[in-house]
Amino acid sequence: MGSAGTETNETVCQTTEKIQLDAHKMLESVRATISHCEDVLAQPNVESGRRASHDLDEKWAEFQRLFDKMNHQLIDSLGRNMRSEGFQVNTRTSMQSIDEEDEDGLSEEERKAVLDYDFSIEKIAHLIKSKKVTKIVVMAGAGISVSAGIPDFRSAGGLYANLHKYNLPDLPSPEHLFSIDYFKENPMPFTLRSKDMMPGTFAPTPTHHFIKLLAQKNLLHRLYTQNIDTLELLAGIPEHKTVFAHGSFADVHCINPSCRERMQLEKWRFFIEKEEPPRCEHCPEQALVKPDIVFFGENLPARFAQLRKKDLGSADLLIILGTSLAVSPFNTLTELVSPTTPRVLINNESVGANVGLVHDQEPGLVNYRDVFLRGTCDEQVTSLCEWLGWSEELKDLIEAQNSAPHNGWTRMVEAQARP
Ligand code: CNA
Repeated sequence: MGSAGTETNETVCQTTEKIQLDAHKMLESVRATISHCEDVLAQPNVESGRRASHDLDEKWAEFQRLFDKMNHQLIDSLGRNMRSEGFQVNTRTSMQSIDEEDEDGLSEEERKAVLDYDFSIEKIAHLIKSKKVTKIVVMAGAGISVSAGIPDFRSAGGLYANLHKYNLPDLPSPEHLFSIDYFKENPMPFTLRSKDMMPGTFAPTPTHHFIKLLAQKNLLHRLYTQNIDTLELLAGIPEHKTVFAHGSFADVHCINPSCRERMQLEKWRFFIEKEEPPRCEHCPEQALVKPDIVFFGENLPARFAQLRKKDLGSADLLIILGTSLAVSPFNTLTELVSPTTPRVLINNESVGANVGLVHDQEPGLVNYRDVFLRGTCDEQVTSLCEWLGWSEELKDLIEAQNSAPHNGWTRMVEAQARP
């Protein structure tokens, strides 16, 4: 992403925050109106009034859902329409016919050669088994860690829908939990959330072990993860094969740019457990200390910018796991692969139309390379391993983890102490 890309990223983040703050003001005003309506309508003995109030509640919930969706779409389109490095525009729809789709310059034979219009899990297993693909890039999101007990953001059971458990009436919107400006003003919400997401206290899932298996078989070209939970490290996926696109909880630093002193994980945890935002003891400002995760308003790690074009450009298979593909610029990685590279999405729900994924499966329509395997990541990768004949190896990795002492936290502390 060079310096132009970094500026773009900053601009997008600032715009994003502004939209969120504006949106918050709007929500506040609607909320006040509804509260007033409820007061009026919920008079004793006026049953119809109560029903009306209930209807209003439902409409409100629907409005919030739609608003969130619109907000994310707006953010995506902002990022992708900036047309600078890394932000590419893709306006394809599944209704376009192949004849119109000549921007990738592929002939009909070339399209057919990609998957032969076979969008099945067997076909993907066959490509891997027959060594037709050997450079697999994996894009991962919060969905791969849900079975470890870490909620994602945007599902019904996810963090955004369940923030009430933290009792944060002052939090303007769920996104503010991870906004750097908001954190500087009010670090308490993030402190409380960190307590529930202590690195090393969760164990990797079968999906993490599947990714490790790809690495062991020399098939993992690179893993790009949005996750910050460090489960990739605990699963033993090689660090040099991983890009932590949104940073991680593995290390902790002072946020003052002229200090940036590291805090030992043990000490940081001590404060978090007391529900006290940790402050730096080294800098004169006693600035806040936070894990090296990328907040809204912060730049992505340089490694993401350095590697993504080459990695994605040379990938011969892209596997996308457990992500809503709602966050830019991470989601634009899908657009960096060659037009002849198959893209497999494994997710609970169909996502990615915003970044050009198409899931129609009719020959003659635009899709010739996107496979959608609906279901949980663990189910689908287990099934893929069956087709590949890797079930025993996957089982061995899972069993090895289950029989090892649960020492994730100690491993994180030791890793941080390494020079
Ligand atoms: P998201 O926007 O919450 O989307 C998760 C996606 O995964 C949704 O489409 C779900 O339907 C799907 N999903 C949930 N569970 C499963 C499952 N078991 N199997 C298959 N699909 C499932 O999360 P994203 O990762 O897309 O958003 C990026 C954010 C989330 C990043 O900035 C992360 O830092 C952040 N996040 C990370 C963690 C973590 O580190 N474990 C947890 C929560 C949020």
